[in-house]
Amino acid sequence: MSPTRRELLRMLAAGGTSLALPGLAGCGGPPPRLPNGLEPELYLYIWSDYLAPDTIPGFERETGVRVTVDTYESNEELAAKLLAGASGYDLVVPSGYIVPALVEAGALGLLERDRLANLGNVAPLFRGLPYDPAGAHTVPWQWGTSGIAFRRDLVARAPESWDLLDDPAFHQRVTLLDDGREVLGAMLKRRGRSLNSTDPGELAAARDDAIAAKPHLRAFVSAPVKGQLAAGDVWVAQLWNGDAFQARDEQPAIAFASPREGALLWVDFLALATGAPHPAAAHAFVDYILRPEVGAAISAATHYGTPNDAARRILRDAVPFPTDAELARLEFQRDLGPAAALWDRMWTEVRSA
Ligand code: SPD
Repeated sequence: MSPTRRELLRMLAAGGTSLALPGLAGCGGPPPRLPNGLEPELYLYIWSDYLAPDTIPGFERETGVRVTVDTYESNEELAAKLLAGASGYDLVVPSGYIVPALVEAGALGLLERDRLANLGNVAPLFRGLPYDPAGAHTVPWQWGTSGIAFRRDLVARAPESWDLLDDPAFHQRVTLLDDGREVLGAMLKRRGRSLNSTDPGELAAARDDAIAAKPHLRAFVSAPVKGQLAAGDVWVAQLWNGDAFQARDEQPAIAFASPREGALLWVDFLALATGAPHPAAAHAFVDYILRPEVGAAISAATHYGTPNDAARRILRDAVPFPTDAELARLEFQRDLGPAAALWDRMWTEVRSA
């Protein structure tokens, strides 16, 4: 279950403002260094399927740093791990909307921007975003949209609207993301509301719509739905664009549609965890992913948009930055502030109904 902002703060307060890290427990003195001045290890906690095959091996070959990668499927899973303390992670990849809550809770450390020679590669569109306007804690990792993945060969017509949830043709063959911001956001858009609404009445209606859809759903599931789409067990799935295109690499009949009610636009960020045990290696990794060829390889593998202008220029099939017309149809996910608690309650009610 996702922690509310109040709970995040309370959990952190209970543990103090610096997280207790297992790698440091009981050891006196600074961690050992490689001849290049970097610590020999780095711990990265990131969404699944979000790296190119050579991203980590390339960094390890070049620096001698051994990288451990653990994966998660939601921002809530990440927040729970960070705020329980003793995470031991150096770098994490939260979505923009949760960055302010993590910063407020003291879970993200300050990046030393003068150690990041490649920062200038970040496209202007992705600088100064409201989640972390000065880029004090984060650099943008990838951006994307949320919409509808489907099997062209198994459905009679392409689903274009969240009204698909009422269509008996899709019953038990449709899934929604296991993510309250995504599901309630889609239900809000379906009613012509903002996917960042904090209006209790609008949220209650979105909750009721999601509960009404539940008997027709196969599951609430996130990244693992790619395999179910490829296998043909699921025909229609709420999914992120890049993950849908990754699934298409395996099964060419998989397509992706942006719902006509409007869709969610999001940016995920690479961020330094508070008390990162290997800060020099972490900064070296951040600067490494900001290189054009490294950023381009990540987007080529994940099929998400790169926020890196230099990377975009060398990509053969770069996801184009959204045009003004597209931006008008898309809505950025925003920090909900104190209303996060209400969203959390609504989502809990959907899951337990
Ligand atoms: N496989 C990587 C998926 C990343 C999705 N992050 C965005 C979530 C926005 N709610």
